[in-house]
Parts: sequence; structure tokens; C-alpha cells
Amino acid sequence: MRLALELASTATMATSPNPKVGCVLVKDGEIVGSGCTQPVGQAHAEVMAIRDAVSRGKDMRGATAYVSLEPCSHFGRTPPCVNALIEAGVARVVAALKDANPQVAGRGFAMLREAGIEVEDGLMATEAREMNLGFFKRMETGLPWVRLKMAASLDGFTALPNGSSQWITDAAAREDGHRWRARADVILTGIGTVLADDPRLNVRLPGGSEQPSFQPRKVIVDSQLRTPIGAQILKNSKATLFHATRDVEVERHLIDFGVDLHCLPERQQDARTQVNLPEVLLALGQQQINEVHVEAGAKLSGALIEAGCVDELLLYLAPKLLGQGASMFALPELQKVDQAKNLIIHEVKQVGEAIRVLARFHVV
Ligand code: AOF
Ligand code: ZN
Repeated sequence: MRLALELASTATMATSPNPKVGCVLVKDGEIVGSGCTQPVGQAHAEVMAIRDAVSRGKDMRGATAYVSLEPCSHFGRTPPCVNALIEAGVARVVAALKDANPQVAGRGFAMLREAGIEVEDGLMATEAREMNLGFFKRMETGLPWVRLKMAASLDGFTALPNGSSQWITDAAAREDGHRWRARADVILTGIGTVLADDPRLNVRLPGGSEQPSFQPRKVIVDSQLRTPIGAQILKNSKATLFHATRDVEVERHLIDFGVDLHCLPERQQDARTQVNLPEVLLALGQQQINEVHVEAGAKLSGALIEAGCVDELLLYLAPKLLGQGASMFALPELQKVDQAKNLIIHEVKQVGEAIRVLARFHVV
């Protein structure tokens, strides 16, 4: 199963909205075939493992299949893996966990058992779920998993009072950040960041196998349609823009430029009309987005947290003191400490000279 999960991790970036799955076929203590999920519309892990065994001239009858997800039972973009496993003559299937897709949801296990195949599930379930957090959340709630990244000094500042912020974290932390961008389906930011930094927000990784063959789509929250056509973020990948006010001419320009526009206003009495953030997530979920990576300023980041839209914080804290500056999140002032937003530390790791903290707003 560990090997199946390793194989699944090599499928990162290409399979979405389909989960990343690995499969290893073992017969008489020997690995006779292995494989992982291919880009969406192509073969699933089980089929790849069977093809691998066939191409190596191995006999799979009586083998055990270790799979990091329940084998599918439905005709989706591809035929059911359950049928392929039955035809291959596999005797036993050990799965990490049940598929949350309502089209499968236990039916895969039931069909295998009906065919006389022994089924076990739950082996390394936590690891398997972590690998496809976004897929599971979307299947269970209709919403994508939202990870919000922020880099700051050890005293919690993201920039100096004069705005200077390059670089608070070292190259190792920044490269690690690109790896998280790469595993996401979209990178979300706000108009404040677009106008202040003109960022590219694409994935830039030093050569090798981790170089993604495509760039995640960009999502811009821009209530008043202020994104300039020449902005870097509109280059080299598709962009979706959520706005709250209408301007036919500006909208036409952006559409002509290939930007996908959605108007999702949330009327407020005291402030200007803003984009309705929970509806942004709902729209992204409907577009089959599993994982959202947020890199935005304190205002949008704070608003997303305040609206309950964030699942996880990815914080890089550099061993520097800036003394004064911009804080990570613009959140309302509290009167009592027990009103604080509580998080659960999921993981702490040193990356380069920084510490990387993954903190969650809820238990997964
Ligand atoms: C598996 N093995 O490797 C993966 C599975 O449209 P399709 O045919 O590609 O099916 C997509 C669904 O299949 C997806 O929503 C999930 O339930 C399951 N993914 N199943 O047996 C795999 N990736
Ligand atoms: Zn399948």
C-alpha cells in the first residue's frame, strides 16, 4: 500500500478532477504489476497495473491488488475497474478507503465480493485521504479544499511598513511554495495583490520530473473589475475572474482577452458591493475544482477566513524580526481571547531556514 501511495503521488497535477490513485498487484510475494491514475479521461490505476502485468508477461490469477482507493464500479469517462480486476482473476483486493463519489460509494467493494473476491479496506486510509483531500471534500460537500499560503517573519509580518517584502523567506521555502501551487487546481488571489505586485502566480520549479506540464488556472477576486488587460496573471494560463459590479465595456474587453467572468455580488449596506466569497467556492466546486491554493493579501485572506472559506493555512515563518509592518490577516478586533479562531496544528516542518506550519480550521 505504501508503494501504491507513492505511485499515486507521482500522478500529481495531471488527474484532476479525478483522484490520484496507485495500484500494486502482488502474487506469491512478487510485484507483478503496478500503475497510477492517468490524466482525466484515461486509464485508472488498476487498469494501468493490469496492463503493466500483461506487458511483463505475468500471470495475475490469484493475485492481491493493493489499491489506494476503492475500485470504481461505474461507467464514467472510463469503464469500471471492478470489471477489469474480476476479468484479471485477482483473488483479493486490499483498499485504503471507500470512494466518496456517490456513483461508487461502496458499490465497488460489493461487486468485488459478489464475484467471490476477498475485500479488505482501511489500510493506510489517513494517508490515502490526505493525498486527495480536495476530491473527498468536493464529493462530500460540493466545495473544494481551500489552502491559504502566507509567508511572514517570526514576529508575524508579511512586509515592512513601506511595502517591501522581497524576500522574507529563503529560496528553499519559496520553491516549496511552488510545489504546493503545482498540486492545486487553481491559484486564487485578489485585485489588491494584482495591482500592488503584478504577480505571475504560476508554477516555477527547477527542471526534472516535478516540472508540471501545465499551469493551474488563475482565479481573481476583483469586485470592481479593475484587473488590467496587461496584468502578468492573465498571461500563460487561463483565468477566471469573479466580480460584483457590472461594466459592459470592461467585461467585453476581458472576455475578448479570454478571461472567464462570473458576477457574484453580495450587497452590503456600508461598503461597496463585494464578491460573495462562499458563492465563489460553490462555483469552483461546480466546475469540479478539488483544490484551491490562495495567495492573496491580508484583506482577501482575512475575508476568506472570516467567511469560513478556508480549510487550511500553509505558513512559512522565517527566522527574522521585522518589528513593524503588514500583518498576515485583516480580521475584526476581538474583545475576548476566547473569541479567537482556533486552529489545529496538522504539521510543522523545517523547510530551508523557515518553519512551515500546516494548521487546519477543522479536523479532517
Ligand atoms: C478507480 N481508480 O485510479 C481512480 C478512480 O470518469 P472516470 O471513469 O475517469 O471515473 C472517475 C471516478 O473514478 C472518480 O470520480 C472517482 O470516483 C474514481 N476514481 N477510481 O477505480 C482510479 N482515479
Ligand atoms: Zn476505476
